[in-house]
Amino acid sequence: MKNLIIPFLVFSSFLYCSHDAFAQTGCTDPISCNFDPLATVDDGSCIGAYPDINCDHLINVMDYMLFMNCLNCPADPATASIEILKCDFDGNGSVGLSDLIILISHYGDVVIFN
Ligand SMILES: [Ca+2]
Ligand SMILES: [Ca+2]
Repeated sequence: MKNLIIPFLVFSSFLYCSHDAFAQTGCTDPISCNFDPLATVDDGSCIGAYPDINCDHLINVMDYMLFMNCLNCPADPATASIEILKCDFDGNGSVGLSDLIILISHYGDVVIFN
């Protein structure tokens, strides 16, 4: 029995120390188009709030229509839905004219993300 204790302790410490080896890296921000629901560690790859609201890689009339559903809504991260938070492009806590200007300035852009 004594001979099994040391290998067990060595193996247990290996598992404890290497728990990060099982962590999956990726974007952990749910408002980002490249959000990875399986990621447990953010790798800094999130593209943030961007006018491609429906994440189809194009900024067009579909994003504009989704944006109009959010216009004049408060975008408090504690209470707002993901859909509304995605419309707060400037991150000022509300969806308004400044966000609309950002959307218009990117209208027609092709968005590349993984
Ligand atoms: Ca889009
Ligand atoms: Ca805003």
